[in-house]
Amino acid sequence: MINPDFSLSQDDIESFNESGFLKLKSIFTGALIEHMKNLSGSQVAPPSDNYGTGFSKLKYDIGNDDPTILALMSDPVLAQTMMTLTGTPLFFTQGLGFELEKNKSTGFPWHVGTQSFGFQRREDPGFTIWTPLCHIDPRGQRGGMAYVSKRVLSGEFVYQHINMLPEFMISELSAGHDLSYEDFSRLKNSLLNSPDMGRLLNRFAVEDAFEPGDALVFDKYVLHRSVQLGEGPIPSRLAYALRFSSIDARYDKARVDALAFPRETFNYDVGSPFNDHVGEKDGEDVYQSSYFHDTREARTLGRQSALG
Ligand SMILES: O=C(O)CCC(=O)C(=O)O
Ligand SMILES: [Fe+2]
Repeated sequence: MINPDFSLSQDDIESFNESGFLKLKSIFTGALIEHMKNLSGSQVAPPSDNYGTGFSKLKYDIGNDDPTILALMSDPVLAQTMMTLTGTPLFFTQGLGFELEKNKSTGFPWHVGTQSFGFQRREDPGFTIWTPLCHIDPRGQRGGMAYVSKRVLSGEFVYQHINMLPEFMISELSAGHDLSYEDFSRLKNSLLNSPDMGRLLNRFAVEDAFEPGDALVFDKYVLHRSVQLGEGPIPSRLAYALRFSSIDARYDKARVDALAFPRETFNYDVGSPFNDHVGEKDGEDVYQSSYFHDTREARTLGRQSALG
């Protein structure tokens, strides 16, 4: 599933440490890419709610318990790669699928993973391996992602910003002010996507080329956005993302509750119960949650050595 001769260079490691992201060239075999295509192709669906409307299709919780995806987690090369880069014992939490339709879908604007890492505290490490399932040519049809080095600007503060919103919105509503979904969307997104900030981030953005089998690893503080799929031969772009959490992460109840507010008030619904189900009490060990009872070991990267 992992190309046996995949390896990291010293430059790769330094670059990841500095920027928070790294393109993993030819890490996955053709067979695994085919599997990811089948898995996400059969399960992604048009967004049914206000969340993710920039995608033609999007779905959380794809392959969370898929035997092939779980088998990937015991691959020593993947475990070693992630340990070398992150220095953190990790477990696989969630898989996601994203589809962009040519000349139409805008995907996500500038953001960080406040939803996918919404169960853990701001300071708990979280990582994504994002795998586009077709060629991405940033000089041609595009359709990949753009990201900004943490050395230029880290998105860590966005995890604080998102938690300011419910209290603010509740006080606005109780003062009798109207608050529409559009107001919420602006409050959430304009910080990073105002015309000026958008221009600033775009100036510093990196947009890689990808061949099938290449992937991007990035940490949860890296500011990133979808890049529209333009004119060209590819009708739509599918990508499959794997999320990983530190095994030391703690359940952050206030963060989970903050995500529930726009879901209930504005139909801003990701359609995933994940964050609500992987913990109960604030400060609990997420890794020990009964949600992972049957799969805890299978989700853990490098579990042989971890159990050692
Ligand atoms: O595939 C995309 O366009 C967005 C992916 C993304 O934002 C993510 O995986 O965090
Ligand atoms: Fe994202």
